Amino acid sequence: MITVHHLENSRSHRVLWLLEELSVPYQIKRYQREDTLLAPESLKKIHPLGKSPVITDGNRVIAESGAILEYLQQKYDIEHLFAMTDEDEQIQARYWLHYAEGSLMPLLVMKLVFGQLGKRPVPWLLRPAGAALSKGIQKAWLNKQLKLHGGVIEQHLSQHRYFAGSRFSIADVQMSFPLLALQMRGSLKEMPATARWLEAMEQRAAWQRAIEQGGVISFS
Ligand SMILES: N[C@@H](CCC(=O)N[C@@H](CS)C(=O)NCC(=O)O)C(=O)O
Repeated sequence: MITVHHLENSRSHRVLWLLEELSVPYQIKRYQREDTLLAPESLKKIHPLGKSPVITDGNRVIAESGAILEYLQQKYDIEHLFAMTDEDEQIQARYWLHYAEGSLMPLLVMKLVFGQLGKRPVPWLLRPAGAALSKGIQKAWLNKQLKLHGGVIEQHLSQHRYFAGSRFSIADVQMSFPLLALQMRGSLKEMPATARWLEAMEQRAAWQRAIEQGGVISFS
């Protein structure tokens, strides 16, 4: 039986969602974030990085959401529901699968970190400098990068129903988390095709079952 070591409000939703899409039985072990928002130390007993998601399947411990999604598809998509038959769609799916964590999430994490530079636990004397530095970097670089990336995603989804193209794939599952984060930042107001895609994903029965199992995702 697969165990999903599920941290509340986390990328772990991707894993629950795919398991629900595949109708694979699983159990959930739940972890609450610390006050610092970090995962509890107990998650390090499962995998030394102590990040979520991580699953155990028999003796196997598998971490890193993209790797977990690929593993689940390879091993449990017996009916080939999400296999890509078209080579171009396969290439697209692979691109977005890697892009989500390799390119987009680092920008969103930077946004989160820069947003903290003017606040506790930065010593109060340094907070004005921290806030000014953060504002400067965001204005000069980070916000432009996020706009550029948002434009590329929006362009893609205005031409394709799914990230792979015409078929739902694990790339949609992987891209859902950063796009939820962008939605919660208000960025999807300028990305109507992306907003429509996210709405369609949220309407999938498997998405809703994953939310019932893992809880609502909120970034506030
Ligand atoms: N690239 C990793 C990122 C894992 C990650 O940073 N997960 C966050 C939750 S969304 C986490 O565990 N945060 C708590 C912590 O860093 O202690 C993946 O996609 O699995």
